[in-house]
Amino acid sequence: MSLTPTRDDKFSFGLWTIGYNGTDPFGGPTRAPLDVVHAVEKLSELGAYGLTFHDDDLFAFGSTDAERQNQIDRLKQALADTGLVVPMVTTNLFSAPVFKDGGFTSNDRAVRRFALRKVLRNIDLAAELGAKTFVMWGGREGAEYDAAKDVQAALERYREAVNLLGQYVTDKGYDIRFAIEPKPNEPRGDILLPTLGHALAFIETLERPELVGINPEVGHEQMAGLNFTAGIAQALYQGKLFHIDLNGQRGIKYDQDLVFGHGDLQNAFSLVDLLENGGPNGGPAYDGPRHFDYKPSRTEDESGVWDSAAANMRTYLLLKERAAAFRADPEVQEALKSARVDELSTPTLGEGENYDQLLADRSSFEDFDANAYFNGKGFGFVRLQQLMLEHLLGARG
Ligand SMILES: [Mn+2]
Repeated sequence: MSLTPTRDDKFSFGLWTIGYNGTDPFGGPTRAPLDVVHAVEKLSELGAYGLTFHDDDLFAFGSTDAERQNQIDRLKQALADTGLVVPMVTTNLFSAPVFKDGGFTSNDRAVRRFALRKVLRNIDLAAELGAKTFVMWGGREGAEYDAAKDVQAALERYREAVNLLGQYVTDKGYDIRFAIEPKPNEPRGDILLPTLGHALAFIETLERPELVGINPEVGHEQMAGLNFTAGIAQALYQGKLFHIDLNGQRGIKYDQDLVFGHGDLQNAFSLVDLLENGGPNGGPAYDGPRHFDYKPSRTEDESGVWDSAAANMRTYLLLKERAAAFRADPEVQEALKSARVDELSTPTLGEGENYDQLLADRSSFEDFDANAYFNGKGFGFVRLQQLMLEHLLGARG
């Protein structure tokens, strides 16, 4: 297995990630702006296959039509020159002051109408560039104060917006699906659809739920204290993992956007194992872009930016290699077996069995000695986890 990224690995980067100039709430930029053509050339050199962007990353908010077109043309030329693709596009409904109370769910109706127009225009651009996924991160869709936001009305406006966008791509015949990106907080005190579970439930209320999935981000779920791999497994199970944002986060704190693997490394291992192998019992795996949504730390210069971009891909490939070795290790196979991991795939009821038959099965209850059943015997989950850790550390195979 090669640790050199190729186009087949489907690694993609947001223009805002490598283009992050170091601005944070306490200080201004530490790096010069990054030109999109240079970004495409460098990503291509490093072995990435895709670039993604918000409208405002490519052409500044408030650009004239000519300025906007010029940047689009420059991007298109760079893509043609390198063979890089744009698998995903997203809209910035959070930076401009007009969106200070949100876009789709601002209390102000004129802002909501402007937000919809901005997104519709960007969907046309996404279709023009061949993007198949349109991400919606509603970072400003939320509130700091319970009295200031009618959350039920906000959800209804969110729903109205996504229904309209679904109607639009359907009428236009665009081959585009939407992916909602959850986040619990930051920049708003509380954001709507804070976790992937909230988003999955919301999607079921839409007019075209089949057009809408999720784009979970490692750090965002971990900011809510949740197990990212477990959430991704549910998204795959429900056929809703339309896109993914890989990065690193160390605990429940501000959104760190570290390099993938520079946070919870064991969870990153189980995530790559899941994405590549589809779970221990062969559930659905993920075949979409491996998209990095990280921020090169503001301490770094431009070479540090490219080092960190390469680090994301290398770490992913290292984890993929170690996950393959983990799965192939006979002792791991034996430990999985003895932990009964495979037995969970066996239906609890027999084929065609109904509750009458279950109720008639004395061995399942009347004659089942629950107190003596395990007879002190354990599952061996800790041994299994240690085997995983040793593969992760390169101590085995
Ligand atoms: Mn983030």
